Amino acid sequence: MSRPTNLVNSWNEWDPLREIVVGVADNACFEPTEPGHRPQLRTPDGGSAPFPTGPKPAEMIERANEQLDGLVRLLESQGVTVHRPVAPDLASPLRTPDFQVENQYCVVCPRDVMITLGNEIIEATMSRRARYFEYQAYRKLVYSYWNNDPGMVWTVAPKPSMADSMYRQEFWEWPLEERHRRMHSSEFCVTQDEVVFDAADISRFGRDIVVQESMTTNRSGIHWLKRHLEPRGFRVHPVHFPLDFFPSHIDCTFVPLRPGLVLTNPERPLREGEEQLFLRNGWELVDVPQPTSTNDEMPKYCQSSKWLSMNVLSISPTKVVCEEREKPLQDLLDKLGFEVFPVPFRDVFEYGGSLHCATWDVNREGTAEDYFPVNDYRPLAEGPRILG
Ligand code: ABU
Repeated sequence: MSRPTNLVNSWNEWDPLREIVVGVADNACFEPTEPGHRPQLRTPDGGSAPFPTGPKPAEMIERANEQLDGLVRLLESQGVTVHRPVAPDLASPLRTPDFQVENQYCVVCPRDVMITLGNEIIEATMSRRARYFEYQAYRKLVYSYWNNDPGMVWTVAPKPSMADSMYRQEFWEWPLEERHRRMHSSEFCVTQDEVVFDAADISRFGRDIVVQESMTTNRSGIHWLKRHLEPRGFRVHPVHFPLDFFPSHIDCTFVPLRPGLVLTNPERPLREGEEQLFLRNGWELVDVPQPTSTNDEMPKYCQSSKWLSMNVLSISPTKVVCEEREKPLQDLLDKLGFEVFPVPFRDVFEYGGSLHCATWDVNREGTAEDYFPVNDYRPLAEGPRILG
């Protein structure tokens, strides 16, 4: 069990927030085309013009930084300690023994890279070449936790090669009917040969960890998480959203806000049967309203879906930060009994996400609760349990 004085201590997505990291847009570049990602302009002609490469213009970076700084001010006004990453040079070409890519991306979304699971920080493997070294922006911070919190565990998940052979290139060419036909197979642009996961495919519910199989997390990645986390007392549950043909990161699809309540995406239902864990334990799954923008109305360089609307950040089980234009969602949250803090954030969307994506909570009050006592969980193997 965690000690309340731990610097690193976060077991779920909603306990009262004490310390968090908020990304920065400094040095951001346009995301390159690569085997795991094909960025497209959001234009009326369907994005046929080439996607730009290289550094983003200074005024775009400034606009995003203003909104990120606004989030920082709000969190600090709520008594939360906020840290920022240090953005390295991202514009130079990157070459490893297995791949090369024309530039890196940005350090706006720590959620995709870093995750706190109790007293442990895990650096994800990542799934895209331009994000291979993104962990470096957080190393100074991780070292400060490592040096100052003797109870903290620091784990770096195995880096995949990201060689051509790790990807399934034909994925990008499948017509819609093919995607529909394959919707239950959970085979996307990444093969199963190497361990691959982005941290943002994980959602934390105390002792239970829910992981989405996606374009950014494969079954080998989930298997690694199980083998690593089960001996520490966690139960790791793979989940699937078969109607999402391009799944990437769970936090625009399935968003827990307090014990007993998950916001769900009405266009991306859970695979039949996977809802039972929640329903049998008395959880409510509440569909969010349609976002205020259609997919076509999202910012021109944004590669995420309109469902960034539900990418909210919990300050506590009663306080939620929501994008300022998402009035229908704010009204729902209000009805559900939350105090809602609206902030402008649309200028951040093209850097990979909204409020949840752009943050990484390192410390929340609370301990390892069991919110799912009714379960038929089968661990990979019986072994020693660190949490008991
Ligand atoms: N990075 C979150 C994006 C998820 C989505 O586009 O739905």
